[in-house]
Amino acid sequence: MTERVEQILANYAGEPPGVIGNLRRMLMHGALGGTGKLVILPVDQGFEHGPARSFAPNPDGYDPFYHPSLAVEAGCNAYAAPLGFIEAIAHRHAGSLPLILKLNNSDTLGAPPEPCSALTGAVRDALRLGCSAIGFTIYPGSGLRNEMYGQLRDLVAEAREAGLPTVVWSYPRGGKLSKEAETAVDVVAYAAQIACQLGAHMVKVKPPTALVAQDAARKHYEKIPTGTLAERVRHVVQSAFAGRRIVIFSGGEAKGRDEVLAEVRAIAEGGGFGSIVGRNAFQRPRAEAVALLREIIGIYRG
Ligand code: FBP
Repeated sequence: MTERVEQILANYAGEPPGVIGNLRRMLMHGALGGTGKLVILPVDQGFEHGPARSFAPNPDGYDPFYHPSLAVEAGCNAYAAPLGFIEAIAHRHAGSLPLILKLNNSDTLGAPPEPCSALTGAVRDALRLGCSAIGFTIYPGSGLRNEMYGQLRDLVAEAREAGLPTVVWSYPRGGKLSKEAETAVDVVAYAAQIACQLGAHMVKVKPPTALVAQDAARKHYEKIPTGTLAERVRHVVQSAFAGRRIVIFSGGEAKGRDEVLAEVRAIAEGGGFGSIVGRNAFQRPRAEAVALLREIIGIYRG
């Protein structure tokens, strides 16, 4: 236990001990254990984008055992994946590496009018597999968002009763949102707020751009500093209950080392709680991925 971790957990007072214990487990695990910062490896891209787009750049990634062992070697706080990947490796890693079971996923094969993920796992699977949390994606902005919000609300309640915290991937998309608006600072801040209001213990959003997409919010943003990524991260964290909820930022498509590290520096400077880095890790050759994850961890350690 460290003072910083206990300070963060105090924001979750009122949650059952199981939920707090699992949050503590993730915050105390890996090379960042005890710092209050997190670096998580998410590997749901095989489902979300397809196997070749995800794993062809580094074919070791087709193997479900590859990813948790990469997370362990690099010193990540946790590993997140859909049911199939977790099911395949849980007997080896449950209890030694915090696992997050993603309970919904979507593919890119169909063309639904509005984005909405399918339920692909259950709270009882997370318990059976020794996971430390459940994960769930919502698409604020989608015409089907209310359905997803309702599902999340029920799952948060069920998981809480079972002593599991909920990590929410809050990705605005669909409806009237343009591609650019999906990562606009006001929209990302709104997405973080919605996730927290729905009971998320940890929220994952994309790094926000300087665009303000909602006309109704524009005049307020004239007074909110959003010129740099660090300032925008600060605003998103503020929008997540004034920093009382853990907010982490995703890595995005594979890009160069310097770009990844510059983004992470800005997230750290803006008071972000950490990163959830998938493609930028597992699509690189293993040694390079480990080195990059360790550099990211180094930045969060300060
Ligand atoms: P990356 O670091 O690879 O972007 O992973 C983060 C993540 O949230 C994954 O969990 C998820 O598969 C992916 O991004 C979804 O990205 P999108 O829906 O924007 O294609």
